[in-house]
Amino acid sequence: MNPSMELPGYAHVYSGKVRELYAPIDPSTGATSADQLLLVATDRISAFDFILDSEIPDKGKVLTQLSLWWFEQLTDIIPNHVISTEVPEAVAGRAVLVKRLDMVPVECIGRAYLTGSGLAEYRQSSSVCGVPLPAGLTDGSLLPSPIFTPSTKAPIGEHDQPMTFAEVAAEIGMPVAERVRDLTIAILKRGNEIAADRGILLADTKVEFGFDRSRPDVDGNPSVVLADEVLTPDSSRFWPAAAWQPGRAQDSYDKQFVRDWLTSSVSGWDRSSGDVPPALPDDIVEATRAKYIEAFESLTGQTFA
Ligand code: Q0Z
Repeated sequence: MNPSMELPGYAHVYSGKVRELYAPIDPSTGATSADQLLLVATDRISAFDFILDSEIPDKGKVLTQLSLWWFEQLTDIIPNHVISTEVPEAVAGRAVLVKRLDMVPVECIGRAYLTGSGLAEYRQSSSVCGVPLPAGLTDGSLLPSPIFTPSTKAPIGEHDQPMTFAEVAAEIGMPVAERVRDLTIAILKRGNEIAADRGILLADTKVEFGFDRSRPDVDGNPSVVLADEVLTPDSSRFWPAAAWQPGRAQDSYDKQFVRDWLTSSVSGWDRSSGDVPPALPDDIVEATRAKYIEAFESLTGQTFA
């Protein structure tokens, strides 16, 4: 898919690493909508912090359909931003029309297992984002209970910085900080309850919340709504449960073929060189596409059409 394709009736507003953001144009005034956005998931894929030259056919559709399914599984926990899946034919299945929210300026991350930047922080301080953890944890350890490990929202290309809960509260106020913390943990728990039956572990997840000014809560404050994508392999670490073995880096449910090929001698790529990775061979692209579809089908029980 073209990185930021022309969509008649929509103005392109932002390019993410693998997704695009548009705003509907009011046909009578020509003004871009202040209350709606179109989120488009492309087939782009990242690995080792690079956007690869190769796309994975249908990845954007699979992740969009998976996110929509998760939103439905979470409606008793929190309302979401989805308005409609009636979108231009050119982005059918991969785009969602959503309510434009005032986004909470914090990355809300929940962790059920320890890995990645959380593990690095734990090794330095025995804690993550100010949450003390027991001694003896290793890469992939199940945490005693899921933890909230928020971070700053850094501009693209820069790295998010861990925040303590007190820093989040100072930025957005204690009541909202407590609400997004509790929601993040509840979403991760529900996700793991459902995924466990399907042989998938959700190590961690990043969720985004926004305020809906048009929908005051019981106290008259704007209500908090779940936004963006939720519990997809791009926002979460999915691990095959059968291969889980703390003490080493876990296999990635979706990207393992890509990582294994890129780091194998046959790719000719040196991860430490700083060079951009080469294009993927067709069989790696196809095997990776099959993994995304497998994740969708085993989680939802639906067939990916
Ligand atoms: C999401 C993103 C990208 C997709 C802003 N409901 C909302 N209201 C206001 N803003 C957003 C949302 Cl979801 C929003 N993002 C991240 C970037 C494509 C999503 F390029 N940024």
